[in-house]
Parts: sequence; structure tokens; C-alpha cells
Amino acid sequence: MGKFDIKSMPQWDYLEKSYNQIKKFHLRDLFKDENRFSEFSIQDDNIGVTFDYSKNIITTDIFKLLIDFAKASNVNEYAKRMFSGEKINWTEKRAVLHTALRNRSNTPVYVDGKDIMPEINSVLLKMETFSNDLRSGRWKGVTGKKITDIVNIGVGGSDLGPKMVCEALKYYSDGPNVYFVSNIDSADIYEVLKRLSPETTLFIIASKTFTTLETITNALTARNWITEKLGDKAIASHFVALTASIKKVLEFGIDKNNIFKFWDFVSGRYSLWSAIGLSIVCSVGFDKFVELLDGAHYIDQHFLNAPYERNIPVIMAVLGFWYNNFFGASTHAILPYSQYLNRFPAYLQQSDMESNGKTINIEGDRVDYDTGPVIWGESGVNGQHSFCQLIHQGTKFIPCDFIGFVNPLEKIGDHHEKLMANYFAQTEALAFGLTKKQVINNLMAMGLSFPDIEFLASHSVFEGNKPTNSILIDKLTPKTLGVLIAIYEHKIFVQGVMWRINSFDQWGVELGKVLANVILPELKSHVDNKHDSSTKNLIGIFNSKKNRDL
Ligand code: G6Q
Repeated sequence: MGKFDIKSMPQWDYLEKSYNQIKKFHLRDLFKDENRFSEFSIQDDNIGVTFDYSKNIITTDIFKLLIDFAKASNVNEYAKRMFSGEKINWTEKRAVLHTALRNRSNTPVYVDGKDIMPEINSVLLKMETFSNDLRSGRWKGVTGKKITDIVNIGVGGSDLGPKMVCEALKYYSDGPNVYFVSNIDSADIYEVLKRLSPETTLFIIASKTFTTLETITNALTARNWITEKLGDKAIASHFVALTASIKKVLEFGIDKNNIFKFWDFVSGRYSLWSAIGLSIVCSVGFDKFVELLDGAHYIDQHFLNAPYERNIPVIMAVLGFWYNNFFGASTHAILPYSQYLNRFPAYLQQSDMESNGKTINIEGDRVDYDTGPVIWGESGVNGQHSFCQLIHQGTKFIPCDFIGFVNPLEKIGDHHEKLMANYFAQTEALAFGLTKKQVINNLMAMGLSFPDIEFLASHSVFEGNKPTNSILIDKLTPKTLGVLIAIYEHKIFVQGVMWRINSFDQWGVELGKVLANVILPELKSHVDNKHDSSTKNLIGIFNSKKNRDL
């Protein structure tokens, strides 16, 4: 592929001109068109999803230009290459096949000439058998007791996905309690273990490489905790491993029958569909896990086959691109109006920022345009009582996604209507704001007199024109959760293609792993170190004060 600059694409130029034009308009003007909602929304009754993107700062022409940009970037061709097992992760020379993990049609998928579906299916079968045994009590701890608590030890991709899904599907959980330990800070494992009994606890050690310092340190602490109370023979019934590095697991001492394998073609942050999902399966049962896979598979097909103009991940991606590269939006907020989805923004933070937080393009050159935005957020109304002030009235321009559900899982009083009234009100307020005239009328209706009205009016004006997507789903189920996650995965993929970066490597993560290993010996013995004066002095203070009773 020759040198290529996306800013030299004719669509870039047109979009820049369109930005200068659209700046003069407000969403209030754009909504004078009564057909706007039907033009800019998608309803899919097969999965119970409505995607409304009408409250975005686009016109028919701008939308067409954005879609043209995606077409000219060959998004569909790249998607086909990904699904067919081509090694599109070019820096690590790996295929990217989280889609094969949920390939419910079971059509062959080849990596290096070998169909990988039989192996994927055999790990799924092993997960099914194991989880059935565990949940029914056939699998027992070494003293013959049923396992009541599971601790998943992993970090990054080996933690965030299963943790988010277990939380999201808590309502459906009818298995053992599931805890997650990720931080190397001993407080994490200490606070979990203090409530558990070794006899009834199973550890799932989740690590693709099985070398990650955080995970191995926590796993060793867990192993000591078990063996001190129950002896070495307990390891076989209290530890299982999820990994791509079988040899390292055997060295650690976990029984070879207790290994659930996944592969190099699964990146950590896309791995919840693999053996890394074992904690999910234990919590909600295998059938519900399959429903999760079904939902994601549905979106995989939608992504591959729907025309760009009706393709939800493509549309979300081009809108994000529009704000990121033309409006200068450096962040994007995610607001799920569901307590069950309270980990969803944190999960997306990794999947998006680790994927698209890159500066070097496919030719190995530094890009001269912005790539991935900062992703952040919080569950619905809680955000309204903290940071939403800034989105409404601050100086930053922050596009947002609002995710809501038509039906609650448990209907208690009118909680859900009140929750959803907030959901609808926020996007309306962000789009249309409150003009000075409206504010004055409101203040007059409240009985305020004129000097006070004059004083308050400008503070109470909401400029509006803040873009939002609304994703409204009939109900939170394993299937719709699979749908939602896969929509975001493919959105990230499309943006990576448009920015011509590798969304599937993570050299920034690798650096952290290396650097900590350099400093660790310097904290254990007072060796002279060669760091800059700041780092050197901080390490010096740490070493001189540690173990002192302060
Ligand atoms: C994800 C990253 C990273 C990884 C963790 C844990 O895509 O690669 O977050 O998942 O560093 O790595 P291990 O699973 O190898 O312990």
C-alpha cells in the first residue's frame, strides 16, 4: 500500500467546508424538518433496538459525505478481512477473530489454513460441562463442600469484560457469587478473601500470557491462602486457568484438566466471548452465555451485510469521526440509564481507548489528525448529579451516547418511568437548550421580579446544540447485552480503519509491564538507581520511610 493521507481525500475537504456551514445552524433549526426522526433513526424489531441519531449536528448531505468517507476507507473490505482470519493486526502478525468465538452459524473460519471452529466449539463444550458441574455441586472443593464463591483473578482484558457482563446480568445470576480481583494493591484481594472460606472458594486465574505481574502476584497469594488451610492437593479442585499459555499454567501448578484455552487471535479487550467468559457462565449458566453470543453474532451479520447508511456501528463511527476530527471534540461520554450497566463506561474505556489510542498509521508514519477520543461516563442519573452540568453549560463540546431500556427487569413502583423521564429529558435539553426568552418567561412564571430575573437569566440559559445518540432497547437480556457490546466493538473497528491505525495492538500496555519490572528490585534492596532526579528522589523517600510505623 502506498503513502496515503486521509486529509487528501476529497470527502475530507467537503466535510471541512460542511463544518464551516453547519456551524451557523442549531439543532433547533434542523428539527424544523418533521421527517428528521424517520430519516435519522433505525428500528430493528428482531432485537428490540431503536437507534436514534437524529439529535446529531448533521444534514442529509453531511450524513452522505460521512458515509462516503467510510466507503472510501474500504471499511467493508477490511471487515471481511477481519472476519475471514486475515492477519490484520499487522504489528503482532495476528488474526483478529473475536467474531469467530460467537460464530453461531458455525461456518468454517481459517487461520493459517486450519478451521478454528472445532477448537472453539470444544472449549465452549468444556465450559458448559464445567459450569454445569460447578453450579449443581457435582464439582466439589477438596473437603467435599459445594463451591459457593468464585474469584476471577485477572487484569485489563482478562477482568473488565467479564466483570462488566457479570454486573450487567446480575439479575439473571443463579450460580455462585462471583468476585473480581485485578489490582496488585493487596487491598483488593484482602477485601475479597476476608469474607470467603477456602473450602468453598474456587479461583479462576485469567491471563492470556500468564506472565502479567499483577495477576501472577494475586494468583500466588490465592494459592498460599488455599494451601495453608487445605494443603497442596487442594489446588486441583480450587484453581482453574483461562489462558493461551498452557506451559506457564502447568509451571504454576494448575491441573492440566483445569485449563480453558483461548488463542492468539483473541485480543484481551475482545476476549469476554472466549474462555475468559467462564465467570459469566458460572454466574448465569451456559444457556444465557450462548444468548449473549447470539446477540453479538446478530450484530456481526448486521455489520457485514447492512448497507452503510443503515449500519448502526458504521453510523456511530462516522458520527464520532465527525465530532473528533472536525468539531475538535476530544472526549465522548457514555451514559447508560441502567444501574446494571454501571461498569459499561469503564469497560468501553479500555476497549475504545486501548484500541484507538494510537498515533502511527499503517505506513508507519505519525498521523497529522486526531485519533481515538477519551471515553468516559457513568450510569444515568448519577451522572446528572455530578458532571452533566459541564456537558450542558461548560465550554467543552462533548457528544454523548444515552443508553436506556423500555422495560425494567424488576418493576418496583414508578422507579422506571422516573428514570426514563430523565433519560428523555437530558437529550432533549442538550439538543434544544433554553433560550434567554424561555428563561425569562420561566422566571416570571415563578413570580420573580425584574432585577432578579435580569441577574439570573444569563446563568440559566442553556445553549443546546449538544449532540447525542439514543440507544433504546426493549429490555436488558443476555442477548441485547451481546448486541450492545458488539455494536461498540464494530464502531471502534470502523474508526480504526478510517484513521488507518492498528486497533488491535497495545504497545502502551506492554511498556508499563516492562518498566515496573525495572524498578521493583530497587524497592526491595537499596541499590543505586539511574533515574531522573524526580523519580530517583521519590524512590529514595519511599525506601527511607517504608516499614516505619508512621
Ligand atoms: C487487552 C490488553 C491488556 C491485557 C492485560 C492482561 O487487550 O492486552 O489489557 O488484557 O494486560 O493480560 P493477560 O491476560 O496476558 O494477563
